[in-house]
Amino acid sequence: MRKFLALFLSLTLVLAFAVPSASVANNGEEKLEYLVQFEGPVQKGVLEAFGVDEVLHTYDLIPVALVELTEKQYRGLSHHPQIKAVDHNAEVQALGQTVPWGVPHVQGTAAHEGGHTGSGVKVAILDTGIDNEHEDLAANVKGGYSVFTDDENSDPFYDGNGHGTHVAGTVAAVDNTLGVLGVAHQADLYAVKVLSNSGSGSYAGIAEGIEWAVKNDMDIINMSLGGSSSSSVLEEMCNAAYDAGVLTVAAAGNSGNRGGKGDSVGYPAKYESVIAVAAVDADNQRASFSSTGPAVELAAPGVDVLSTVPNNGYDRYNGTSMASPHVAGVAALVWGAKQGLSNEQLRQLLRDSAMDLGDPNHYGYGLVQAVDAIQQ
Ligand SMILES: [Ca+2]
Ligand SMILES: [Ca+2]
Repeated sequence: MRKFLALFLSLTLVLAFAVPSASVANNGEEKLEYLVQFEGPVQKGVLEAFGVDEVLHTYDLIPVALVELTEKQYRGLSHHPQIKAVDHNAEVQALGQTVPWGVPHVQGTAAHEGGHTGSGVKVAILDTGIDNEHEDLAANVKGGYSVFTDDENSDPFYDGNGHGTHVAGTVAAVDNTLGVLGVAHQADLYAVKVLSNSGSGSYAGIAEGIEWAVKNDMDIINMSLGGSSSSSVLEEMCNAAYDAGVLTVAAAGNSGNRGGKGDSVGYPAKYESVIAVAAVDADNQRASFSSTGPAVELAAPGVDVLSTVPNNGYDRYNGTSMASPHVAGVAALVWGAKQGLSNEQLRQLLRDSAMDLGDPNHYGYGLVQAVDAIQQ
């Protein structure tokens, strides 16, 4: 059992805070931190003349000193001819919510502006689990199940890997003032742990996870996983889910080559009842790792995808694993907007409204598009 995991991990998003410190001078006056900018080089003598003996920091590239000042010292230095400016070292707020590039790329942002959020649509994430205490996921994680019975893997809300939490964030990270934003930011997430913390699983386990999703009335199943060999049991279970009205989306696989030749789509994506999703970059070029072949059905962002990872973290992953949840998220947006559609009708609509990107063995019907599907 091979997992389609991130090929290249890159930069971690750092949410930095700089909190100003305030202290009290000997005479009881409150002191605040200021950045004192000199006209020429920093002159400690000037600061000392105003009773400022301690410099907290100086910079190499600009003549600036970080110091603590009373209100009186601040006013005095502000008017000194050799000082250009004195700025309060203001608190830097959290960087706020970053919208990952893939969200507007699939018309998620425009769909949100139209009031579409995936609210009420249930998406099962068959993966390594979801950290349901993550600050940017907690509100949307509504349930879960693990196919494992061992202590380490029996909790669907413990994601010792990070893969499932990342996939979940692309589908439905919360719209708030922090972290990232999911494609369908009010969809309900269900953590179905079919991959262990080491990222491996079995066809039997995946089949059990699909069955759980069907029995628990999931609308959409996302499977950012796969293997190179087929399993009749897995195929039957995927077909049963489709017959039960569930839309099933899976990563096409990361077995592509630079030339884009050959048939390398993995299972379960390759089954007729499952939508196989290929990965593109921000220029709509196929990621070189993205599997190719006639089974590719849709394309979605899968390069440098920023999303949630356990312990309130954020990270950028690459893979068709990251592309699949973009399609699951768009499907949630469209289904939320057009609740009367069957899964077959929704699938056909996603195909018909996709942006044609060329070679169907690389991109299928093309780049998934939320608004075009909603308006069609
Ligand atoms: Ca957020
Ligand atoms: Ca398929």
